[in-house]
Amino acid sequence: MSRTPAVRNTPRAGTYLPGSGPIIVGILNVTPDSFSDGGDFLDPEAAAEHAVAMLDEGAGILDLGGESTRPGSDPISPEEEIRRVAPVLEGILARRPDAVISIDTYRAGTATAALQAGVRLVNDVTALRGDPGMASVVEEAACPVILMHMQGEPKTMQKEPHYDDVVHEVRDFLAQRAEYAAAAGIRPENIIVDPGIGFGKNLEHNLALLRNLDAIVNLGFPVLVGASRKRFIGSITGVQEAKERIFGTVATTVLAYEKGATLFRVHDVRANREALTVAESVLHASRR
Ligand code: HH2
Repeated sequence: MSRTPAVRNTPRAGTYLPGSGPIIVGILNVTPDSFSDGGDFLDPEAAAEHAVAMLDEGAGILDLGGESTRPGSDPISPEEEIRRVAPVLEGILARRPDAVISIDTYRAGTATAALQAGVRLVNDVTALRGDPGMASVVEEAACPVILMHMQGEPKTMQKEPHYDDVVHEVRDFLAQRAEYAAAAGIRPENIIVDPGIGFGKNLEHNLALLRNLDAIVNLGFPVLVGASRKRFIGSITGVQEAKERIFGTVATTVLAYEKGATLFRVHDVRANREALTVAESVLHASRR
């Protein structure tokens, strides 16, 4: 990353793992083609302002991504990915030096540059399979990593995805990837797992995973759910416009929280934050 901000440039080990309550992970896609917000935040100033707004609305982590992984999307070059995220990262940390930011990338080079610039987590939708150098980058940074399940790859993953038993297959995959990460020296307390809603999954697969999320929670790692505005919500509600799928998204957040998930990767921070606050009060009255 050519422009390294003066603010924090040393990732701190294991500094941001979920402890006592649910965490909203606010989505910041600096891409022209993301499925719901593509093109909205290409201007680094607008992106940084949106990031600050999400923090003010209650996001505990911001997830910054420079490449869309929506169904049918094409990969971009590593240089282009870094070019997109670098100024936004700088802009956020200039405004909020303490912001906890994750980088949504499967490339070791992008993760390294972002960690040097102040990012504190890596969100890898390939669960360390996309780049052979990624595990050692995470290990050396001693930072948390999100390991997500995906069947196939974004270009073709929605063409007739198939499972004999989606819940067991996703759970076993995540267990294996967590073992791989641990064998690479990544501390177990830095591992977060994610069933990868919508990544090589049809409507029934997504619903089965959400319905049986406790099977994944039982692996013993914090679980992140990323259902925000996704197509399966539109299939159920009939809401075609992705940005209008807020209410359906909130339902997934509350249900997933009740099943034990603790991180929620969402576009609409306030709606999900308020719903979680109420859910938390109902389920864990003593906490408040
Ligand atoms: N979903 C998307 C991207 N990254 N990371 C994790 N860990 N979990 C997810 O479910 C997940 C993710 C896709 O959503 P979005 O970023 O909104 O769209 P796009 O990939 O088109 O940028």
